Amino acid sequence: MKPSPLKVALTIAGSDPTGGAGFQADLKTFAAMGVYGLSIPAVLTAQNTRGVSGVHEVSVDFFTEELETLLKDVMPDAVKAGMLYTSEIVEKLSLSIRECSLKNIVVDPVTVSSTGVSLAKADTLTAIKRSLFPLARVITPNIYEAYLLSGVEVNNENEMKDAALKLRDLGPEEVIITGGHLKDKAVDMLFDGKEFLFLDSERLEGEFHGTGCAFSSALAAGLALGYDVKESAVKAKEFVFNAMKNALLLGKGMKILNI
Ligand code: PXL
Repeated sequence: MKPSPLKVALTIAGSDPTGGAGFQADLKTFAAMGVYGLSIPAVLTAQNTRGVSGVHEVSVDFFTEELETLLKDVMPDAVKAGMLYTSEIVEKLSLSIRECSLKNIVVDPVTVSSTGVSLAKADTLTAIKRSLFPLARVITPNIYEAYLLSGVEVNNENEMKDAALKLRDLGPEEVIITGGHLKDKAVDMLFDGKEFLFLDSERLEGEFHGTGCAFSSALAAGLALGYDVKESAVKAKEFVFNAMKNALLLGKGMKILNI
């Protein structure tokens, strides 16, 4: 039997039954980018396009079994960490990343849903900062998450830079702050420790569900394929923009990205 010619990316994230966000969106993104997708549900949500109605934890013991069983057998070329929900799961993931020397770690520090429901417990962000950021190739907070994690409120390009400087001090190789809305453009900013790179696109009207998940998983797919963070970010931004442009009205609530 020949080894797989495909590069492999692993998403460790929450379940979103709509497929607009969560590991379901990540798997579709990996497939669209030509990367084989593995997935470990870290937590379940009950939701539709109008919002999240409930969150159900996966026990840390079962999460450990999911992760260790998979990693005993298959080594991913990149890993995307999304909604992890509890600090115990964050700590277990951190341990496995170190034990298995996992590379190309993309950390999306998910905090709240588009409709304002909490997607992390009180101590989870602290654990992500302490235990996952130092292992990350790149972190992808949105401007609200960047504020929660750095204390810097982001309203303009200079504040985006200030927040990125503070976030990089927490240990990731590179920082991408997403979803800034500056001068009617949708602006993301990449900081690699030396330079600030602003990536902008036309701003599309409407409420979209799952942009953060699609961006971070497309980024992980790019890294799995061997592109650097900058190249992967440019590809990911284009991928999300196209998926937004062709977004679907599946239900009665937010638009779902067409991945
Ligand atoms: O978009 C953040 C997010 C991440 N992961 C899951 C979600 C959501 C938003 O609802 O449901 C599972």
